[in-house]
Amino acid sequence: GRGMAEEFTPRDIAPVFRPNGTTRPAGEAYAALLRDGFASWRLQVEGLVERPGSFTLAQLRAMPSRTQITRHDCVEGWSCIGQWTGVRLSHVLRLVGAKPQARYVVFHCMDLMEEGAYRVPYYESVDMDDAYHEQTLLAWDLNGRPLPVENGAPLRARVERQLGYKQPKYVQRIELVDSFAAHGAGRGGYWEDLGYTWYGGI
Ligand SMILES: Nc1nc2c(c(=O)[nH]1)N[C@H]1C(S)=C(S)[C@@H](COP(=O)(O)O)O[C@H]1N2
Ligand SMILES: [Mo]
Repeated sequence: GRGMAEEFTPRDIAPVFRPNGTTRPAGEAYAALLRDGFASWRLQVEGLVERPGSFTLAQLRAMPSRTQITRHDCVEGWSCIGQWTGVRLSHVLRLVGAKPQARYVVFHCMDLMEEGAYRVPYYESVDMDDAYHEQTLLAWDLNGRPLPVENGAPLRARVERQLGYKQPKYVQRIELVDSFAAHGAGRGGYWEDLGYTWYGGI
């Protein structure tokens, strides 16, 4: 459906947006990106698209943007209100030309999660209804400032009708697919693979 998530006023913004999950991707690759202010970072957009794209942060920031004040609800039982600014995912999907067979958008993140002896990348996915939703953003600012490292710098998705784990941070690659069965354990996201529901409705 097209229903909108509730939006709030500047008065409602939490002084600190509580971080959760990864708060800084480990490893030299991310450290190097951080040192150069993400100048060498690129967002790759590929898969079931007519024109695969690679965008710098400056190119994304030059795109038409939306600013929204929303409440983030983590499944662990806390909430936080923040103001997000970014480009609508729908805008980027039109730039690359999503093919009609595309059924899901998969977000690939830069952080690895510890799974016993293994380390697996954080990933998430949404259907095209959420992908084209007015409030679904690729966000680069939180509360009017560049996204802090703890909250997903340089770019994170906002999918406002769903729970916190559906808000991937440190996004570096977006892939359009007709099935997510081949990713991770096949359930559409890092936490889904561990048992959370794929549609994390609030
Ligand atoms: N890449 C990545 N994205 C992630 C996570 C993570 O660990 N890594 N944690 C998720 C969870 S469970 C929540 S509640 C939110 C936390 O976002 P925040 O750190 O901005 O509060 O990010 C989500 N997206
Ligand atoms: Mo969460």
